[in-house]
Amino acid sequence: TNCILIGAPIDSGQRRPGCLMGPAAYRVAGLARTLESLGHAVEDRGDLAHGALRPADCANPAVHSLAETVAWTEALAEAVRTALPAGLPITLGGDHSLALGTVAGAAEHAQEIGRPLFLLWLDAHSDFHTPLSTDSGNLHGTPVAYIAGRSGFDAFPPFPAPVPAGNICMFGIRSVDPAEQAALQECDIAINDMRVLDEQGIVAPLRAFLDRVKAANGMLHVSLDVDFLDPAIAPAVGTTVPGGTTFREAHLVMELLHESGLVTSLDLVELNPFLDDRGRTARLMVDLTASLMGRKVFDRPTRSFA
Ligand code: DIR
Ligand code: MN
Ligand code: MN
Ligand code: MN
Repeated sequence: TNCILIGAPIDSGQRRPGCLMGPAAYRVAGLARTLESLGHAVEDRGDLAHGALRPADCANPAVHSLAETVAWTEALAEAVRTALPAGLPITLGGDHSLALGTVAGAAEHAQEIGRPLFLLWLDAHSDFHTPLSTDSGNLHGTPVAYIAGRSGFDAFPPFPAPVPAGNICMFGIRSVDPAEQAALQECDIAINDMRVLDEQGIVAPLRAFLDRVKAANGMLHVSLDVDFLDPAIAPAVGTTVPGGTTFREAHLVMELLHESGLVTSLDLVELNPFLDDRGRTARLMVDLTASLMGRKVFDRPTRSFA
């Protein structure tokens, strides 16, 4: 695979500074050489910058950094759309507002080539606010709503081809605000919250989703938020939530994704290196990416997907 690294030093989607050091931390932690050691080609396109800011406003006074987030969205959509024909874009965040752009770019490409886009959201949070419903005003809590085509995103470019709720699947969820919960109850996004993982494990619900992607010949965008992981193993994130996925659960997700062969683009988001403990969170994210890209102890017969 040709892995295309896109640095997205963005921290305007929330209020705690530090995420903008994320791309540098992934490079220091050896992402490129790790991917190369697995036999992949790596093309590091460096860090992206956003273009000129245009005035933007929002009826919700809590929302901050709107113009900057819109500018990042446009730049990232273009970067991912143009990277996809050449390989597998891996966007190095940066806070989760970057997914407003990366998934828009993936959706535009999928539309151009006539394939459906699926979204796997690995996160403690559902990120299903609109700019009008968010209390925090932090736009990193909004990408899934944008991607699903909810209204309230007037300041943003219209989402190219909204992803049907049935093509969206979440894992790791354990923090959902009331407005998000109400909206999620109105649609059929598959929400595998931690309770589902406790009861069923992670394998069965993930395979069920991957089988659907495969059957539809879909493209699959994976958005991995550091807080998907338990804070005990991944402290470098501004919004830790107890009770997250374990080291093995997270690697197992990545290994199954690799075996499926379905992943077409990836976001690594919310790493705040300023909060890290001797680089362990950055290294764990690199190791998870390695599992996603084929690192394993032994080859084993691959279960066929659909
Ligand atoms: C919360 C936290 N739901 C908000 N969101 C996220 O501010 O809207 N934290 N995404 O990572
Ligand atoms: Mn700026
Ligand atoms: Mn998130
Ligand atoms: Mn989160």
